[in-house]
Amino acid sequence: MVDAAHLRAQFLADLDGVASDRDLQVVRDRYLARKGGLVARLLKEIAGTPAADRPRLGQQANALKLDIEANIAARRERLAADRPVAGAIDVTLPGRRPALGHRHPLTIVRAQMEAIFTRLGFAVVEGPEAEDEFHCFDALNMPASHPARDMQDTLYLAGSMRGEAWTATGPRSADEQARDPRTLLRTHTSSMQVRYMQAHEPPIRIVVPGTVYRRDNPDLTHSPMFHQMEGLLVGERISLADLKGVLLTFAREMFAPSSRLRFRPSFFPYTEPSAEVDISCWACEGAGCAQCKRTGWLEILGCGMVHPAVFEAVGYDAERYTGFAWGMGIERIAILKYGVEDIRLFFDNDLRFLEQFPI
Ligand code: 2NL
Repeated sequence: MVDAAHLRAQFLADLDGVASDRDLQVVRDRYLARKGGLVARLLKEIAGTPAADRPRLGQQANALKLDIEANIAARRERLAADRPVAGAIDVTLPGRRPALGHRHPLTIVRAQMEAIFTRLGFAVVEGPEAEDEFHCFDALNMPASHPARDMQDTLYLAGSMRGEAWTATGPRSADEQARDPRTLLRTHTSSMQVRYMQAHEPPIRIVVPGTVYRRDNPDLTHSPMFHQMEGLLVGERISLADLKGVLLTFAREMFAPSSRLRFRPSFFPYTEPSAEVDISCWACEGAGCAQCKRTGWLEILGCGMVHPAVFEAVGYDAERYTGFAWGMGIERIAILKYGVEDIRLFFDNDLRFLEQFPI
């Protein structure tokens, strides 16, 4: 027969292992359940003992029952007291990782481009976004009558440089301009290259990344604000072959080591000859696919040998020096490299788009 003292020791050991309300309920049922509980079984066994022993054994069993109940109640209270208060800091939780910001895709691509050209010996220079007509147009062989100077294409800043409002639109004579120079948002970073040439004698080797503005309505491929990287190299006996070498190196490092280039004759007022340059499609290696619209080629930039009129405008000896220049859109390079379908995605600040790029 089980005795009360033994049962008590067993109960205290079980109670020691209790860690939760559920554990406590299991222990309670094990000892106090009316049917099948160990205390109920003890009482049943006592009923079968000699009458003389029964009062003593019954008292012991009852004392045990009260003791177990008291212990269970005390343990229940301790469990409740240990339960975390709502809103309290649970110091056992793992820490929350602070969200890390990362670079904008255009910043990533611009840095890659700068890295390639600095390895080729080009210096990176930047300049003002608000420009005057001389640096943006006249010095680049775009006279007052040039269509790019029309208000349809260029964003002029309200007020002349003398601080008065102006109303004149379209081309103006050199005289008018001299009397009332207009400020504008640069349409290309060439204006900074002009400034650089005014301040430095050849040889020069620079790339000019930066924001440019055009009077365009936004759509899949246009944004009134975008980014360019232009390049300029001037020295003695610089040839078109040098230009091809620089651009081919850029294409192979930026896109694929197997890249080939295609030069198509073109026209820019500030270069002669001028070319538009295509790169062999790296998705299909030139076979033709959706990316290159089945042509095998992707247009990446415009370039040419600097027009002698530009050298004259900045005071260089056009007989002595030759050079080449190119201009490319940073968005265009990013679009081709990452397969972006809409230029506006770069400026919508939607994290679902921006977070897809490497840090
Ligand atoms: C294009 C065309 C080009 C240049 C930019 C340049 C600058 C100076 C002198 C001569 Cl200071 N040229 N820049 C030359 C050829 C093309 O950009 O289609 N860009 C996206």
